[in-house]
Amino acid sequence: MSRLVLFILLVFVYLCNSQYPPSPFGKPQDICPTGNNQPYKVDNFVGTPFILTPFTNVFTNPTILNASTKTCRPDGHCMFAYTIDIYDTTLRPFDQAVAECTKKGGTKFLTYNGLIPGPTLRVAAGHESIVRFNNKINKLFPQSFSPCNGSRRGRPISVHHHGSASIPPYDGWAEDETCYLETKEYVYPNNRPATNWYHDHALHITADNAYLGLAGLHLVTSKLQYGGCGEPWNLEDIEEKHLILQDKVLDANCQLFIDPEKARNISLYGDINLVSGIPFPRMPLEPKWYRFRILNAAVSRPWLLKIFNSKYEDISKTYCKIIASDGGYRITPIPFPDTGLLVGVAERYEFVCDFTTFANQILYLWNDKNNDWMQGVPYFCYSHLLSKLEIAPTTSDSPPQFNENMPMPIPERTITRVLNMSDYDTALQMANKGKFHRQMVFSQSNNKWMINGETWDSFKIAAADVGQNTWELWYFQTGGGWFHPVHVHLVDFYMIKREGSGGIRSFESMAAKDVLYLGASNKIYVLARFGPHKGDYMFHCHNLIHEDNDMMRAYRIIDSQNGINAGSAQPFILNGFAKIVYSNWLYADPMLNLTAAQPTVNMPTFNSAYKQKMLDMNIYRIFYPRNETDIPLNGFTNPWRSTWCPA
Ligand SMILES: *[C@@H]1O[C@H](CO)[C@@H](O)[C@H](O)[C@H]1NC(C)=O
Ligand SMILES: *[C@@H]1O[C@H](CO)[C@@H](O)[C@H](O)[C@H]1NC(C)=O
Ligand SMILES: *[C@@H]1O[C@H](CO)[C@@H](O)[C@H](O)[C@H]1NC(C)=O
Ligand SMILES: *[C@@H]1O[C@H](CO)[C@@H](O)[C@H](O)[C@H]1NC(C)=O
Ligand SMILES: *[C@@H]1O[C@H](CO)[C@@H](O)[C@H](O)[C@H]1NC(C)=O
Ligand SMILES: *[C@@H]1O[C@H](CO)[C@@H](O)[C@H](O)[C@H]1NC(C)=O
Ligand SMILES: [Cu+2]
Repeated sequence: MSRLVLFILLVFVYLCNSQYPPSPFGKPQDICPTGNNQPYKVDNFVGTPFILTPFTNVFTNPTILNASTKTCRPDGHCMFAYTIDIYDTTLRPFDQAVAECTKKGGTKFLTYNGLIPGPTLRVAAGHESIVRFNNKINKLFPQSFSPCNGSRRGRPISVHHHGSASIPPYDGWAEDETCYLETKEYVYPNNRPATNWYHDHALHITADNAYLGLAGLHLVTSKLQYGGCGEPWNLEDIEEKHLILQDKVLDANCQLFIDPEKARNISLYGDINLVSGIPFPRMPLEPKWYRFRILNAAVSRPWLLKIFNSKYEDISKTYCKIIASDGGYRITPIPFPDTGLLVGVAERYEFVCDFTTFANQILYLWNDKNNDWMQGVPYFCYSHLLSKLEIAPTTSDSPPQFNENMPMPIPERTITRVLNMSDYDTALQMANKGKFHRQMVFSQSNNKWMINGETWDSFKIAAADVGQNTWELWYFQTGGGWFHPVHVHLVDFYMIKREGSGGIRSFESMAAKDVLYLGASNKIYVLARFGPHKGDYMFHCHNLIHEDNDMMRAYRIIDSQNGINAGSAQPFILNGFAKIVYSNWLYADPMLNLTAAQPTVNMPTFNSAYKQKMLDMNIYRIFYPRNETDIPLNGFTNPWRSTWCPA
């Protein structure tokens, strides 16, 4: 070994051990880059061949994209309009953290409006949004994929608004794709406040499209200042930080590297942690309360979050509270767990922290994940570092205080209106007896990922007779070795019971979820009220490599009124909700031609008359009835009706 290499090695042993909090796992010198710009590997996963310097960039929230227009009804319910161009471009987010990248020509990305992550859409709960996505990808990623390989051209995209109860044609069905020079318009209900996000969902290339940049936040907010009906717990003026967690790996040209393990259809992990597109950022904060919205938008990696002080003591369990999950606010906040907040791919959590007593201190947003109960997740040199929180000496005079004793002004927890405690208890009793309505087994065979032994490509629907507005208990299971973050589209659900991994975790319990962390050998009972929309929806593993290699299937919501499933093995659980008539059959088909992508030049002009027409169609009238007779209720109360305030 040359003296120079030895010197550099020693420098890096020093850096790993002292300048930054050391990894508590393994020997850092074994897994840090050697500094000779050679690739290195951890558990067979390839790392970036360059020296990384954490905490050089300053954190900022992703850019907010303001609506271009607002169109309102006389009763104050509005529709906000947006246009987003999807195109490929070169950006330089790594120059500071990866000095070698300054010598290269920039990193190629797929972007929404030229940004990674995509701009944040922020819509007040109770108001719709209409978004036109224009596919303009043609320079850096010119490859064609079916169905854009004939008269239609280019790299297909499909947009899923994750967390939204969208009707099927607007849900980002994997085969409902938009080709180059085409546009697809999506209409979203935003019927309850939550940290939603939007990301690509194109068939078999979702992992690449999302990894290369196609993901962003779509916040549905209750803040009065943005037209919501008011936040609970004095959150209105507590500063928000929007943290999108991702990991990337670079090749020798500073391009996003598609790891060979990905080519083996297993997983994709990186050694560069991005927080909202910024590698290992510093975050200047004040000694006051903050609200953190967390989204795991990685391809495969789960994170186990804690906040450490500079002595590596966990302060989060004392100073932070979890206030929301995938589907929005919890009923009551809970303490940050001692064992850390586990955030699997696609999960969202919100927590608040009181940094009032931390003036002048350094804190770390820390990934405490190790290799326990997971298959081959590589723990690179800096995998434990996410962000360095630099608390200033002082703050403005009287910053707002989180107050969990203040009531929730508007009951916006939709899930508690459609699944009450008696539903929950009934489901729990069933689970305790080992009973369920449907079973979904996640497994692997010959590098194909399957659900109940079938893949997406087998064109068999996994559950073809789910009754509109009825509830079902689904039993998810997987064998040893692999873990799967499972996403069921359309619904917010409750995780009722987990066998394995110590049961349901505090932050999963009684929380509205749309992703369940199916740990290795786990068996999980999930209670969902299906509906209110009819039609076909996907459910899948959200490890995007597993999803693309076909751990994805469909379920179909049918009319529960007319006994279509009389011969089904799963009789509907009929109750008053089944009497609510919401006939949206036209929109049951996710491939509906009426709403499919078309050449951009053929799109109707996006003017005020057009937007008024789309608002007047009121496709989400289940949430936004114009009057009491808009939806035939047959004497029942419409639990889906959303509250809105003038925006
Ligand atoms: C969006 O609107 C807000 C006011 O609500 C304004 O402060 C901000 O500058 C606008 N952003 C852009 C990019 O125009
Ligand atoms: C497009 O690709 C699909 C799938 O590979 C293939 O079946 C089809 O024939 C291709 N179409 C054209 C026009 O090349
Ligand atoms: C990965 O999946 C693709 C598509 O499903 C398949 O063509 C390929 O053979 C798989 N690779 C391996 C190594 O199994
Ligand atoms: C709970 O909701 C069900 C409908 O799923 C309804 O039949 C029942 O009366 C409700 N129970 C309570 C206690 O509100
Ligand atoms: C679908 O719509 C396109 C126009 O967007 C039209 O050319 C095509 O004929 C339609 N297909 C069907 C099956 O209706
Ligand atoms: C209720 O709204 C529907 C849809 O706009 C309309 O057709 C109907 O006339 C309204 N009924 C009343 C009583 O206003
Ligand atoms: Cu999986």
